[in-house]
This record gives sequence, C-alpha cells and structure tokens, in this order.
Amino acid sequence: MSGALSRSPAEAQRAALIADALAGLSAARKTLPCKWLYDAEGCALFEAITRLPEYYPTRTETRILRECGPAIADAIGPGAAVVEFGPGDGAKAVLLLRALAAPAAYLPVDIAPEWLDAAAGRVASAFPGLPVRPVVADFAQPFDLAGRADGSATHLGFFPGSTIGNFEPEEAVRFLRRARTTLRAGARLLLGADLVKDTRVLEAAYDDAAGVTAAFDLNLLARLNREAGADFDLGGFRHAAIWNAEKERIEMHLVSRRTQSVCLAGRVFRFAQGETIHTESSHKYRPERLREMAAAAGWQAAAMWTDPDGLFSVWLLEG
Ligand code: AVJ
Repeated sequence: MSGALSRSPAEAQRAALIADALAGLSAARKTLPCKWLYDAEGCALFEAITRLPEYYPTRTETRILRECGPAIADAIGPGAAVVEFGPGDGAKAVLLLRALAAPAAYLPVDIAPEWLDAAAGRVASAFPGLPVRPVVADFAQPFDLAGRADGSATHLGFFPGSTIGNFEPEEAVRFLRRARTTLRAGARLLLGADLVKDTRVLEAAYDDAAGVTAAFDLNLLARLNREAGADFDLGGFRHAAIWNAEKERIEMHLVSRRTQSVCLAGRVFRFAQGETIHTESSHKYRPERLREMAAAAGWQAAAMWTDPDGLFSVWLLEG
C-alpha cells in the first residue's frame, strides 16, 4: 500500500502542518492557522496563560459556572447528556456536571484522542457511574454522534472558553448551525463568549508582562522548525497583540524585526522589516451581536449569565 492511506496519524498531521504553512506563508498577508499553536509545548503554555493575572477569561468563566451553577441547572433541568466540544482537561465539565440535576452522560468531542482521555478520565473519576463516551471527531467539521447518543436523553452541547471566538464570524455561524444538527431535536447549547471591553484590558490579556503569551505565539515558529524542518530565527520575530476595532477582535501577530528569509519545505519566504504573520484572531462579542449570530444559525437565546464586572458571558441557546 502507498499514499495517504498508509500514513501514520503523526505523518498525516505533519503533512497537513506543512501544507497549511506553505499556503499561509505564500499569502499576500502571511498567516498560520491558530490550531497549530497547540502541540504539547503549546498546550502547556496555554495552561500557564489561564493562570496569568492579565488573562481573565478562564477564571471569570469558571466563576460564572460556579456562582450561577444553580440557575444554569434550573434552566437546563434534569437528565441532559452533555456533549462538550474541545473538552481540554475536563475541569469545566466537572463544574457543570456537579451543578446539573441527574446528568445522563458525558460525551467529550475532540480530534486528539490523548486530550479526550484526559477529560474522560477526570470526569469518570469525579462521577462514578456516569456513562462517559468519548467521540473522536473534528468538531469544526460536520460529524455524527452515531452510536454514542443516548436514545432518551436530550443533548446539551457545551462549548466553553470563548473558543467560538477563534472562528471567523461566518464560520462561527456555520459551526452553530451544524451543532444544532449534531445535537438533534430539542437540543440546547451552553456557550461561553468573551465580551467587548476596554482595549487596554484586552491587549494586556493577550500580551502579558511575564511574556507567556509571547512564548505561546513564538512556539508556533519553533514547532515549524521541529516538525517542518523550517529555519526560523526565533530572535528575529516578536509577539504583538492588536485590537482590531472594526472586526472587534484581538489579533496575535508575529512581527519580523528585520528583513529576512526563511526556508520551509524547499521554499524561501521573504519578510520585510515589520511584516507580520497573523497567528490568531479572538473575537469579542456584544450581547446583541451574539444573539444575532445564534439566530442566524437557528438558535434562540434562552438565558445569559455574566460576572459582576461584565467581562465574560455564558449563554443558554435553544434549538
Ligand atoms: C482558548 C482559543 C479561547 O482566544 O483567548 C489565549 C487562546 N490565545 N491567549 C483565546 C489564547 C492567546 C484562547 N482560546
């Protein structure tokens, strides 16, 4: 056998990384898809970001889930099967499942089986007896819960962390529409969404004083050196976090400190001084905008919870 079918998952992943890098670095405005930020090193750095004083989203959302847990559970009612998109370490699922009355099952969905194991293990040990059924799928693409679904339970989608903000608006609407189909009739979705706020607060959250976010961003170039044989000089780039007021999003960029050339997969890419690689967009929402996007995807906002400072929001959408 030859070709794509005989490739190991690691080889296929490496080929996809190289293809994305060649396409992104050839564009008039250089870009790299943010999903490649999360190799083992990137996941560890993101974990450190969530504990930074400037990075408010994780701790604020956790606080909302904790403090509004009873109200959220009331709105949802008993017997829901929780389907989490991109469960990370499963910590937020534990908070939600603890609040809910008699959850029927936990179905974490992720493309990376290692991460699924972490979340499934954590939830299974916190809730002995709760059926835990991991689903290996790329939730950014259409997928089916297939045999994992529980015939009688209603599905509650759970998409915390404002990960929805990494999608372009039209991709976010497409994701929301597909989630309705995947979760089936009577579906609901508990969605975490970061809110528009003071530019200085936003820029500090994505460019912290300790330089952890800069290391997270620059790790993408280190990864291309490790896995794609590129020869990026990490000292030749610096991290920048920029508020795009028109698109209401924080953009992470790697800025070339000087004129330079980089080799990757036999191709040479030239950088002017100050030219950037756009590595991530993190959209922030106004409540009316989020309601509009949900409606465009066929959802209705049933409830919204926020923290006392109005930094972050958790939404219950009904299909
Ligand atoms: C996990 C994707 C939601 O956009 O806030 C944190 C990732 N990037 N700091 C975000 C991230 C830079 C984070 N998400």
